[in-house]
Amino acid sequence: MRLRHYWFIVCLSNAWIVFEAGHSEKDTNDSSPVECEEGSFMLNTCEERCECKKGKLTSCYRVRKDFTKMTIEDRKRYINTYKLASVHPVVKKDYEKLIALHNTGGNQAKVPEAFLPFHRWFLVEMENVLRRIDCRVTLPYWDWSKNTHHWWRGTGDEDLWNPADHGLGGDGNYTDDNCVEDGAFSKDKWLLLDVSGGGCLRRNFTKDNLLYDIDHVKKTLSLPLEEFEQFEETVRVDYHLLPHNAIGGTMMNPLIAANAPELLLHHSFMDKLWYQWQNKGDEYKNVYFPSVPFKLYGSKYYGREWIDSSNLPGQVKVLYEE
Ligand SMILES: *[C@@H]1O[C@H](CO)[C@@H](O)[C@H](O)[C@H]1NC(C)=O
Ligand SMILES: *[C@@H]1O[C@H](CO)[C@@H](O)[C@H](O)[C@H]1NC(C)=O
Ligand SMILES: *[C@@H]1O[C@H](CO)[C@@H](O)[C@H](O)[C@H]1NC(C)=O
Ligand SMILES: [Cu+2]
Repeated sequence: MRLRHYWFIVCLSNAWIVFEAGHSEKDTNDSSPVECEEGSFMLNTCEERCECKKGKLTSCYRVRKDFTKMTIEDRKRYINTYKLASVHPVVKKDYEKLIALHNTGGNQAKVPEAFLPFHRWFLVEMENVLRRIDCRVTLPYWDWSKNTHHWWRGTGDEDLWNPADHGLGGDGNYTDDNCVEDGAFSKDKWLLLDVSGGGCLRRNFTKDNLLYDIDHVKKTLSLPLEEFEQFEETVRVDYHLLPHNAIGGTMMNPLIAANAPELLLHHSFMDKLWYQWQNKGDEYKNVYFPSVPFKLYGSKYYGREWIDSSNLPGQVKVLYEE
């Protein structure tokens, strides 16, 4: 029943968006007057969540969602947009640049001084690329802690690894060098970039329970301020590496992992954990990174510029939906 209720709401808001888009001028921007109730929240034409102030949509947030709770249509849109990025004449170069940068910078980005802010920056850059193709797209997250026992399952509509065009496909074929041969990223439909050595996307699932479940994550998030270093290390080392290794194949090779479509969903979840920790209070938000004196790898930014998800460079605002 709860599920049904949820879908109903989603359908309603989608219907509203279609209606709204249909009645807007093509070049309408979000500062044009709209009919909305002061202080209420509305989606703009890019499906950002905005607040209505004096008849204007302001403070618009990109909403990142749990992949397994998104509508089938939204999941297809994300996957199609992601696949387009690697062939799209306008964004292809920027997409490749980011993958290449992560391939070479992965190691530097794995240190405590950089891991969280570097990946927050990287995710926004990737999201920006996808949004130039379709501005309604945001990066979904994959909360594997909710499904540690059957994390590899792909048979349900809600499963990340579903072989239909609303999933990422499943395990690689052991007798074919671990190439993925089903779903949207099967080797006959999609290949890695040349900067990642080309060829098929590979996976070699280790079908063991993941060690860190919802309760473990809860405990980590409840660590006190003084234990930020413990929090950071748990996310960067334990939570981050486990799915990389359990998925295997492309995800397990740091020199090309950024080219695996699941990397963004996994790192989006890592970013969400930091976001949740930061939302415990201003001191949690600002701990540690303001004192780091060097720039993020391959970026013009310092880590401290990527601390506040509601005020990121480029006027980007991000929120994570449960
Ligand atoms: C957005 O709309 C407002 C009001 O119609 C207009 O004044 C403004 O110039 C527009 N901005 C852009 C970037 O088109
Ligand atoms: C796995 O690869 C082998 C060798 O290429 C092929 O014969 C077989 O059909 C593949 N299995 C699946 C399930 O696609
Ligand atoms: C897949 O991973 C297992 C360990 O989980 C390993 O024994 C096996 O050799 C790997 N297969 C390939 C083809 O890499
Ligand atoms: Cu990673």
